[in-house]
Amino acid sequence: MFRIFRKNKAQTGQLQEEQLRPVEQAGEEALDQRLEASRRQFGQQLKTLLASHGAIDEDLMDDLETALLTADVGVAATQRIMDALRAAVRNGVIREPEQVLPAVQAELFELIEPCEQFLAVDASRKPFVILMVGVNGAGKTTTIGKLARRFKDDGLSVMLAAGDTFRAAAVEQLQSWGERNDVPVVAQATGADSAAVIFDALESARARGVDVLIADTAGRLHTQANLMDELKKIHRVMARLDASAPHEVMLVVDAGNGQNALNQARQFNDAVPLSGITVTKLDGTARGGVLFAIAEALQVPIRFIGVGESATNLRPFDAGSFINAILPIE
Ligand SMILES: Nc1nc2c(ncn2[C@@H]2O[C@H](COP(=O)(O)OP(=O)(O)O)[C@@H](O)[C@H]2O)c(=O)[nH]1
Ligand SMILES: [Mg+2]
Repeated sequence: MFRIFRKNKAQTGQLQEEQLRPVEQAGEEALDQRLEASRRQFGQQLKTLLASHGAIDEDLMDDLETALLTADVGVAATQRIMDALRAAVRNGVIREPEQVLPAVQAELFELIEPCEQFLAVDASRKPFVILMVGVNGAGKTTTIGKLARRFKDDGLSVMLAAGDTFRAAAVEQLQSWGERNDVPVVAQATGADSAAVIFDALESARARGVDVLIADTAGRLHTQANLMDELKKIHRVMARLDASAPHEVMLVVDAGNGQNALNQARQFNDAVPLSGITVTKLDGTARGGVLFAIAEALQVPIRFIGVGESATNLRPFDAGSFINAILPIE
């Protein structure tokens, strides 16, 4: 049984055990396996560390701090967690090393729980437009394919716009996802104007009454100004047809980039206000802790996590399941 420890705000400083979800979701075990590398880096390392200390002292606190930083939790989030833990030790709420792990879990949960906001497709927007942004290789096109599958399974009609016109392979890759999921893809030749492709797609999606349009973009991040110009142009062009579009600007970052993923998230968020983030490749990296760093720095909803290359390996981000997967407490 998974349990999560949550701080009860009414009783300042008290840590209370609380059952997170009455029913384990299907596939929860699988998530566990998918995040194994991060669990080893995170959970196992923390447990080993705490077991090696007989008492709570500065030594233990320093080691814990280092472990969090090593696990890519980032400086700011680590600071916040350590401040809370030190306060709990001072107040006598934490007395034994065994109490530290549940307290860390509670702090991590508090940090990312506000980012758990599922993406809801607003049916009054037809199409509901999702603009995908992120650097090359982050997993944008793959995530679009997975999203297309998910929306179709939910009974929504989907169209894709091949807005990454920079590389021929990008268009082909999107088209092959479209074929596999029986979803139309609007594309032009390589080198075409990205905003024009997206405009065409929006026009066509409106004419056909499509529910969701997902637009791919090129992942160039030469300069901030460059990126800003391109995204502004896409906004401007879309606004001619629908002033409210895009309805979601989703950043895709590769967790394996660690602190660099955090930097990308910051840069993109400065260039264009993000409404959601998807963190990919959590299956192949021990750097899952970067989610906490991103949550602390941006406070933008984390919509999905990518845990594999196939269509079904995209999970809505669930803070409790994520923490239980990387830092389980028996
Ligand atoms: N293991 C794993 N690989 C992924 C995931 N998401 C994307 N990839 C792989 O990452 C590579 C780059 O993805 P792509 O979608 O082309 O990135 P883009 O340049 O941002 O469009 C591809 O080989 C994908 O199969 C994921 O969640 N897990
Ligand atoms: Mg791509």
